[in-house]
Amino acid sequence: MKLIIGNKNYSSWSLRAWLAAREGGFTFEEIRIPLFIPGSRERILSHSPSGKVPCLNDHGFAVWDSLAIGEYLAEKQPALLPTDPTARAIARAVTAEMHAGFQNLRSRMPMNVRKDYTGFGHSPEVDADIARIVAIWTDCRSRFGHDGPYLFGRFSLADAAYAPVAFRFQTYGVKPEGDAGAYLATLLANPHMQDWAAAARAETESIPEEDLYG
Ligand SMILES: N[C@@H](CCC(=O)N[C@@H](CS)C(=O)NCC(=O)O)C(=O)O
Repeated sequence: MKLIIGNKNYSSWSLRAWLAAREGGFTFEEIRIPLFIPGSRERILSHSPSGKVPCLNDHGFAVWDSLAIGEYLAEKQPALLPTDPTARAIARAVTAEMHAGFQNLRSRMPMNVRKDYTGFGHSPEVDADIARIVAIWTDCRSRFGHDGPYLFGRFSLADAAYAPVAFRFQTYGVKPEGDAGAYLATLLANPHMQDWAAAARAETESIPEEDLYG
């Protein structure tokens, strides 16, 4: 199995697939392609028909888009989704909401693991996205989180979906209180997240358009 990803500092979609693969216990070769430098597009297209990362290559075929990759991994490793049908449906709903939404947060607070942009990026629209995420985290933890520290107890695709938000909250100094704050600490303490962060800090490339605040 090969997982094609972008820069660990910046590529939030890559982190989602990579973390799901790590948490699912898969053995995979990681192919990291630094984004937006000469040759990157051609290199990505040689693996990924969409021209985007992440892309998973397994048994000679490609699965692209982080949502599809997560579902593919969960078919092989069902523990990546909750077993209870209601919890599983809500896990998919909050994952889809992340995948399709939160445009204000994404554009004003892009993932940038290396930087400290405390206080930057806020607007009424960004703060509304943050409030919705905190509400999702609080609701999932209280309704479904009894068997562990993650949104649905044990780690699931929903946690992979929100993992980049944890790095964003760290970078931009967003500090939720209560259960949402405890969940943020859980994500940031996850050993695979720490591996990813260490690798992001060791990267030498930078994408000026993503370093929004200097
Ligand atoms: N919906 C896609 C989004 C993938 C995406 O936008 N990837 C970015 C990096 S995070 C990318 O490949 N950018 C390179 C490019 O657009 O040339 C997913 O969930 O995988």
